[in-house]
Amino acid sequence: LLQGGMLYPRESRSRERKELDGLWSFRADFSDNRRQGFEQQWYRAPLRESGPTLDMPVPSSFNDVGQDGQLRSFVGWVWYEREITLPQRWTEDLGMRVVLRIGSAHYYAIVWVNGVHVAEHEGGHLPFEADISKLVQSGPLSSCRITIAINNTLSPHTLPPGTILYKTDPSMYPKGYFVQNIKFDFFNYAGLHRTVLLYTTPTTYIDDITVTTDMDQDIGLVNYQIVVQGSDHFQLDVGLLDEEGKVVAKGAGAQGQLQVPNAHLWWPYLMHEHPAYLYSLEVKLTAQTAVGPVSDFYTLPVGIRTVAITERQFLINGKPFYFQGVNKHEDADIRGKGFDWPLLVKDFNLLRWLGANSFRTSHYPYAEEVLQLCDRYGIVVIDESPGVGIMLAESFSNVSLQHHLEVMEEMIRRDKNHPAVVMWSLANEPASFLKPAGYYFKTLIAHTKALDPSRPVTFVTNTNYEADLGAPYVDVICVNSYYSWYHDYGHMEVIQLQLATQFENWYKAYQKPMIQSEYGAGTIAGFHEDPPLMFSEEYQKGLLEQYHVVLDQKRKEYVVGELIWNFADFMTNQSPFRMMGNRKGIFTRQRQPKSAAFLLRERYWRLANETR
Ligand code: BDP
Repeated sequence: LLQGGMLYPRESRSRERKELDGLWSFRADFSDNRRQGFEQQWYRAPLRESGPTLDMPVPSSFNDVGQDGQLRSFVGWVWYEREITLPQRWTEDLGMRVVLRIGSAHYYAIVWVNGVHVAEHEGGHLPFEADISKLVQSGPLSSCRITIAINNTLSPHTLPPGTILYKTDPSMYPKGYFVQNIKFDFFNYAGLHRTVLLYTTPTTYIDDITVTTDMDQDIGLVNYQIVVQGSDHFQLDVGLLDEEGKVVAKGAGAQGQLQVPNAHLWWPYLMHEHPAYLYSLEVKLTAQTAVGPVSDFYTLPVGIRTVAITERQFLINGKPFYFQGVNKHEDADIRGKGFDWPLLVKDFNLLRWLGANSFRTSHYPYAEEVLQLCDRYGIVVIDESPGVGIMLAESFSNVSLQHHLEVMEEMIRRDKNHPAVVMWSLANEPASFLKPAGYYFKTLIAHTKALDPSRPVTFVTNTNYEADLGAPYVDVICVNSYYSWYHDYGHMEVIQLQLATQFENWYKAYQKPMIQSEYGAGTIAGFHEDPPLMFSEEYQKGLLEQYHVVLDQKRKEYVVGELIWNFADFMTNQSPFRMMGNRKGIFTRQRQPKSAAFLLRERYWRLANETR
């Protein structure tokens, strides 16, 4: 199991933070073996001394900010560097711990501080940290040089998986020609996608907090567990504050249960007049250490809610919840997968305009700031791992499984305390009909449940119900289907029949609640054809309407949700099947509505009013 916690860096009386967003120096290693940076040790001296560098914004993907086609499709190591000046007390106060945190570096990253190796991390969608106190406190220097080498090469064992294909026929391909082959349908953007920051804690500090909640009549139960590092002799005091700042419960010690009479529950919005109620868990640590008494403070938002499933229902706080939502991507013009506040706020405003109460983080864990807004707005999340495109037999091997188990550990460590997260999704459309898939998903699901017994677990399938070897182990059956899109092109009259058959077959086989986790149609905004033709706005609307007829029948039985594919158009690899990316958005990539968005808006608000 993982060492250490991954609490979101928050300022407090004992903690400071310094964001390192902005322009970094950047250099892609275009050498044949892509290893010149290591051979010449680019981390030893300022990067600009190694050769020409570019200005690169962070956070952002590096691919789309330049005018260089080769950089856009670059595969291999790129180098980022930033020099910063630290406040004097950070470098002089030996009771202070200075931590470097990288929100996301896609895909493999190596980090040096002042030329000293401090961290390595695999996986592009989860944060990692390095304690750099010793380095910055070792001498009279107040500046510090952070170098991050990032490799976006995917292998059958990475998540998501990929392969490199070398083309060696000299009559057809220039020397050194290769392509990265991927089995997932979005562009493999790379770089420093999320905030890079430094934060401080005392050397004896609150390392991790785990909160689960429950209800006993109208008493809210908040179970907490706190991990402290740096000393064995400490005292912990916790207080739970309501939204007015009033202390409603108190406790002491590293674990315990707080009881909140007449608790305000965390409700999804649309389900309650006061949704998304958040308490604050204030944790205070006091310790006697060699350098004297130390205090550390950390405040965690807490939503009191329960999640449960029956054979036909998904229950939040004991009430049936229907996922009327979307699938998203972290994707936009220019910044690619780079985190962007205006984009984030726009997307949430669109979700609420639409009446969407939920989304799936297809196909990887999103930035923590996204989940924080979901907590605050009452938007329910199916939190998906980067297990997308698991199709090769090799990707079901023990090496791959081991990595996937670790990714779940990292993901749950990061996201476990979000009330908005109600289910884990382990994968999207894996080849779950392959023999080893049974053992793979059985093991992965058992591990996930052991790490977090409080949430249901699923993976999203497009395998036939009789052939799926992973489905026996999931709590909710999530099925993607593209009737009259990838089959029976142009024939919307097959949808009702095929969709009803899909639901009935699955339900008969498993008696588990079901979610239509994807459906949709490619649509170029502004293309109109009546009678509807594929790629016109009318076709997208027509297809949705056919799905909705069946969803309206089955949601009265055991279907507990529908998530449109996709919230917005997004970038993919170039292919004759994709026209400047995937066009199944109900919004364009620039977040303007297609006709289908209005259709869905009417539907979602109607459903909301029905269930209120
Ligand atoms: C599904 C995938 C999704 C694709 C979508 C599509 O889960 O990632 O983008 O189909 O083809 O198979 O549009």
